[in-house]
Amino acid sequence: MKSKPKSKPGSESRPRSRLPTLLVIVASAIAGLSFALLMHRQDSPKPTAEANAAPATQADGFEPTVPNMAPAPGPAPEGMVWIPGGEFSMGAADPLGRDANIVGMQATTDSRPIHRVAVDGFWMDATEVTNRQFARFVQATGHVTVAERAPSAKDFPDAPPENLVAGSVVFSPPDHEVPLDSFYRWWSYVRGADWRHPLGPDSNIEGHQDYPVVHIAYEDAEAYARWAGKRLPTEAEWEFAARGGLSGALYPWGNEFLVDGKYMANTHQGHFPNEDTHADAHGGIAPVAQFPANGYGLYDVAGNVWEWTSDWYRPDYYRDLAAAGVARDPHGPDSSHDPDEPGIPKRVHRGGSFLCTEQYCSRYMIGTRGKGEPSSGTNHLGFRLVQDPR
Ligand SMILES: [Ca+2]
Ligand SMILES: [Ca+2]
Repeated sequence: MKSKPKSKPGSESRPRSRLPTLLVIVASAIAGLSFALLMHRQDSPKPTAEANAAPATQADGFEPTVPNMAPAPGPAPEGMVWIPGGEFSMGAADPLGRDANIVGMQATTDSRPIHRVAVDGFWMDATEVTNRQFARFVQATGHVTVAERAPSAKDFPDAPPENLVAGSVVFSPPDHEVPLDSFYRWWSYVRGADWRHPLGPDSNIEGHQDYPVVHIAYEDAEAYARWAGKRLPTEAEWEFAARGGLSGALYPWGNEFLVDGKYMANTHQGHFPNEDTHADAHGGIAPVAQFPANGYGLYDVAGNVWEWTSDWYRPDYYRDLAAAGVARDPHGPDSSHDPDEPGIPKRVHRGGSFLCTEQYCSRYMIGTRGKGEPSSGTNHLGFRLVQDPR
């Protein structure tokens, strides 16, 4: 049974769901929809020589993190770690000492101003939810993900029937350098792509049980959470946890991208999008927990796959919170608004992915934000969950 696109606060009546993705493979008669919502789009990047310079700190505007002192309320649920909560400075400043045109930071005005936030303690999955875990959920519930369902003619009356096919969006890099002005050059809507077939119908997850599950729409993550007795983190919870007790650091581990010459997260090296040099030992997606955990024991909060949070996206939300002094357990704005694509509701994504690079997307920098339309999954988007203490 297919669910209708939900009526979202702030959305307009036009249903959109995964339809934008269909534009990628078909010369569709459907007008007015775009693909940008899938791509955490940046402004046109302008690579500079400074792009590889050691990043400065982003301490400007940050105050120390003050964690709650109460100990964990009991033994950790399987696969989870205790996040103490507390008061912290949230957001991402302009990196001091770096050129204003440094790619990836220029489009982060939505993560300012830096503001004080307080969150309560909670349990959090130490890793991104894996294929093994998601398979258990599907086996127990029979859940069929959004990517496995064909969009219905009822929801998309203008779509030619041949376009209403189940599938999802897959990174499909060109074999040569391309201008970075359009993500259509490296993303494709692939029929039959879903969590069991991450790259399309001829692919599978055999031997990939410990990889993050991907092609997950927001409602898929919510369904898994209901089954598991957990919930998606708020954006504030996610960032508090990802910072691992540090304040104002560029990355979950500190301010230097490499530590003793070693990579600390699965990101993209080489010329984007056509060349991935695997310098961090992982071309494309990696099994979870291949890099050191942060100060709270969380793996891959930076990179590997993007992660859903429960907040609606608005670029001006932090401004509103800052005006309130210390924001207590913020749950996001009541409605979504993205000036890049007005009328398309979006939830906040966090952490960047194996495709993030300083040439194009540097959202592994910990205070920065991503966004995505709730019914749209890709092969670099997953999730992890939290649980309130009982
Ligand atoms: Ca990599
Ligand atoms: Ca991640």
